[in-house]
This record gives sequence, structure tokens and C-alpha cells, in this order.
Amino acid sequence: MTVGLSATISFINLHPSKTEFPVTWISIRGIGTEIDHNTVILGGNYPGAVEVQNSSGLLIRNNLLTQPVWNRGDADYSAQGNKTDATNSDLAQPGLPHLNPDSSAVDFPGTISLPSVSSDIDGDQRPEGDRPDAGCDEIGALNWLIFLDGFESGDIGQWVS
Ligand SMILES: [Ca+2]
Ligand SMILES: [Ca+2]
Repeated sequence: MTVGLSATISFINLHPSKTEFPVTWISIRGIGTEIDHNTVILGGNYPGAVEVQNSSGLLIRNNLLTQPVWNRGDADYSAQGNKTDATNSDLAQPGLPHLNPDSSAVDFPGTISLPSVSSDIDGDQRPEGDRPDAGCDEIGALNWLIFLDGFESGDIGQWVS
């Protein structure tokens, strides 16, 4: 995916069998482009979850990425709050954008306040908890309630009584 204007709140997750040149990643050539709160988890060793070139003033913030930002040449950018060692274990379920509640992306210590990104990929309010979560998902109060009461196990007794 090549994005000329912005890349905010998107989700890219490639199957681990995709070990060659990836079909989808974020590639930026721009001026002042904001790349915020994206989740890009690539399956192989491709070094550019987000790659930048021939750009200036890029802001790359609070993303959840398999690799650090890759400067392919002549790119001036500021990277803040990105978690750059992401794996599928950061997700509640591979292929879906939601965070594993045990992931360090939840309230990731490096994330910064971005009032312009006030909701997540679900439309949930951001931030929840101590600080913004890295990536496209913010774990909200409802997420925690679902996990804590065992809803995911199929026991819906207390929901239908
Ligand atoms: Ca949070
Ligand atoms: Ca959410």
C-alpha cells in the first residue's frame, strides 16, 4: 500500500508463510505526512513494515510494527511511541486487529498523546487506561470485561439470564 497523504489507523497482518517480498506494507513519499496508530505485522523478514523515502517532515507515531521504520533514502522523519518488535502474539487472534490484553503494546510506555486520533479501528475512544496503546486497536473497558468474565470461553450464562 502506498499512501500519499496519510496512514492513520490501518491494519496489515500477513500470514507467516509470506516470507518473500510482501504484498502489503506502508510505503510513504510525502511532506508532513502523519503515519499514526497503524498495526503492520509482516510474516517474513522484509525490513520495511513502514518504509520512507524522498520525504520531509514525516511524523510516524504510536504504531505497532514488525520492524523499525526503514529509511530507504533521503527521508526526514520523526518516529515516536512506536513498538517495533511486534509479532502475532501481540494480537488476540492473528488476522484480526485486536490486541492481546497481555501484549506490551497495551499502554505501551513510549506512546505519546495524539488528540487528533481520538478513536481506534473499532471506534472505541482513545486513550483508555494509562496511555494510548500502540497500533490500531485500543483496549477499552468493554474488552477487559469480556476477557475477565470468561465470555470468550463460550460461557454466556450471565449474559442471557
Ligand atoms: Ca491504553
Ligand atoms: Ca478496540
